[in-house]
Amino acid sequence: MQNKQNRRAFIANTGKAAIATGISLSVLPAMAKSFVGFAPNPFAQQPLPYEYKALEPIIDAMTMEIHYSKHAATYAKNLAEACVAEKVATDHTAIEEVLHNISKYSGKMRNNCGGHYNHELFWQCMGPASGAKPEGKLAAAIDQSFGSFDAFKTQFTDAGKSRFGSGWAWLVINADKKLVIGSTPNQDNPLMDVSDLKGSPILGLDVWEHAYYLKYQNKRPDYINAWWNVVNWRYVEKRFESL
Ligand code: MN3
Repeated sequence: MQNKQNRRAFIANTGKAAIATGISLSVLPAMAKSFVGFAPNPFAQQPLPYEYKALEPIIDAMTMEIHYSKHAATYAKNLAEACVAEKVATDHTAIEEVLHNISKYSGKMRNNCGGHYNHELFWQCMGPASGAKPEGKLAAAIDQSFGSFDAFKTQFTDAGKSRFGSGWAWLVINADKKLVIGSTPNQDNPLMDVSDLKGSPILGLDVWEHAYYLKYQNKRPDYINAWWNVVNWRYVEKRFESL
């Protein structure tokens, strides 16, 4: 445990040092996956893989700070409580297994296990503005599934825009190994047995108002259109290729 903590602290400090010393921010998205790999507990909130201001002007620093340190932190705290109450052994249980069987747990577990998992994925799916596009196998799969990258973006954007109330838009790989776009309400996600949309999520977009209201107010479509500029396609590609 001590080694893991030291390792994690080293990685976190390396990230801060990289920012402080002006090392190209483009290396940071590549480091992001490391936080997941070394996470001592996937049920706990991990360090944000960039500074609150790193996604400006697309996502303003105050929105990032409130989103990460208040909203997402609360999901993690409530998830920890639910795990104790419902006897989930977080040291040797895959969080995906809880999500796959979420109908067997409480509403508190559903809301907060989903909320925690979704946000941890969301932070990794973003990085300092790059305007990049998917490459390699993922780019080919997107072209094959949706016709073109632009057609994919339009369909995904529509999924986010048309989700009534609060929820998430997703790009998932389904059981037939096909790429599918869809959305889920509240903090549900496509890993849950209760979800209409099913599959392994490789890209997720938070369309709750708390994700964009300070800067975009009621204009969710403007937020989604801008968000494409901070998608960390290198991370999404790794996720796609790992499944
Ligand atoms: Mn959120």
